[in-house]
Amino acid sequence: QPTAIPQPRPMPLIGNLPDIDAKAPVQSLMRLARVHGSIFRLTVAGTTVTILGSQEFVNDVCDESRFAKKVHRPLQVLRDLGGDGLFTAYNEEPNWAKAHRLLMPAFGPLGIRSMFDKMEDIAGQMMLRWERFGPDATIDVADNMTRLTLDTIALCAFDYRFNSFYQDQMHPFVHAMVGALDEAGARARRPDLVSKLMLQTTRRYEADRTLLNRVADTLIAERKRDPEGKTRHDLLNLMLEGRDPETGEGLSEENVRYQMLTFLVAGHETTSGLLSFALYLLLRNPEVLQKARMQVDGVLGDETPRIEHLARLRYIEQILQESLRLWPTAPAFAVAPKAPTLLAGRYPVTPDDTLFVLTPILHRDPKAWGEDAEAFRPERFDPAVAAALPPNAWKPFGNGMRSCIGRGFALQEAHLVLSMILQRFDLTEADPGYKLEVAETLTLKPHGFRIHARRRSDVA
Ligand code: MNH
Repeated sequence: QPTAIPQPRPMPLIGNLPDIDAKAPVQSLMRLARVHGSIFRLTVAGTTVTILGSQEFVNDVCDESRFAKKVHRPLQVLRDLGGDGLFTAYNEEPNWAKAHRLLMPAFGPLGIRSMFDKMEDIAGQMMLRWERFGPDATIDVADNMTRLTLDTIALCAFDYRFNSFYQDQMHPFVHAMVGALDEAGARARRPDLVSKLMLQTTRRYEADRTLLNRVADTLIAERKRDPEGKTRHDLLNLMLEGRDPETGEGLSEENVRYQMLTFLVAGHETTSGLLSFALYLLLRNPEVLQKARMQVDGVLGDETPRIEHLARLRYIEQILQESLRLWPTAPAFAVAPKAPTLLAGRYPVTPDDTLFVLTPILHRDPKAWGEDAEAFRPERFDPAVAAALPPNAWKPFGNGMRSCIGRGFALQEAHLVLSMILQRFDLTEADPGYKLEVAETLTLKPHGFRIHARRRSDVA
């Protein structure tokens, strides 16, 4: 018995626009879900989207025989930067499958193990800075984590150093990237004609994109000139020299540039948000912090972390999983059915639909997570406990074929960095009255969260 998907009554011309705060769309949707339930439609700027936020509905659309990733409007605009790179490619674009096959091994367990020392190099720079500035310095968490993750992805992927911990101002690349992402987001909400008329804005957008492309092209050119270039084991070399095992073809230089911008964009804000939320949640849950530190002390003592340690720091990994549950930093992904079908056996949907999986809502579904779903409790991810979760209740990295290629990379980096921070520092909040403010760009982060870090040996 097909049922219509509920929709809050749209207003003439503007549809459901008043329900959505343009600066915080995800948090608006979280509020709307509390009123309208875990499936509802919204019409904004002439397009209708369906929001899904319960395990039952998400589980159904994770069936890859019937549903596939949808490159929805914001991703279409992002193609200005990412082109047919992995994140913004259409499912049927040949360069998606080609790059996926060529790059998968580098992001697999062996590939990311080989990046461990570079991750530790950058993490060490941040620790040293915190130590040198001392316990009275105020650390803006999201800012520090962004420097860290940007430097890490650039060093691991391209053997390039942004050296963000050695300057006050971030690299011009960062400003161009923030500017371009901002405008791409605005364009997704604006009619094309209006964007065309905004000459000043368009000029700045073009300038930002030119700078981004120039940085990528310079790195490619330098690598090609570098006599030792071919012996470097990084992603750039793989992309320039590697061949797709199936077709025997390499990637074009244009496609390599798209992948580079994609890794920089997809690979740093998300991980930096994860580390920032994890620190916030730890400071607000002292018993979890205490337990985490006991594990770190037991496993690491005062040794420098090595890759073998990470497997024994399970609770730290659970903290990251639980942080991604409450605040999944890439908070949505979109799918569409391949042919008309009934969602969850009752809601008719067609390939023209855009079905949004809103993970912050899914991850708070009480049917899947229990009545204490709002509580930060890493014990949920004890392997024995997590085994009892229903399928597809935790989707911070998307689904299936088009899920995150950088998952192992991000988790290894965050695991290492969080362990090192706990090993070395006592943390306190700098503004005791701080109330969580979640800033939204493409990703989520705790805005204005600041801490003090005191070296632990100083107290002992
Ligand atoms: Mn990542 C896809 C979340 C870290 C590179 N990533 C996705 C998707 C989600 C996601 C969700 C699916 C998007 C969609 O269906 O439209 N990613 C994350 C999170 C983190 C993250 C929460 C960190 C935490 N991602 C990284 C890192 C890299 C990266 C690090 C690169 C080094 N992600 C990608 C790429 C894709 C992707 C590339 C697209 C994969 C594909 O479609 O083939």
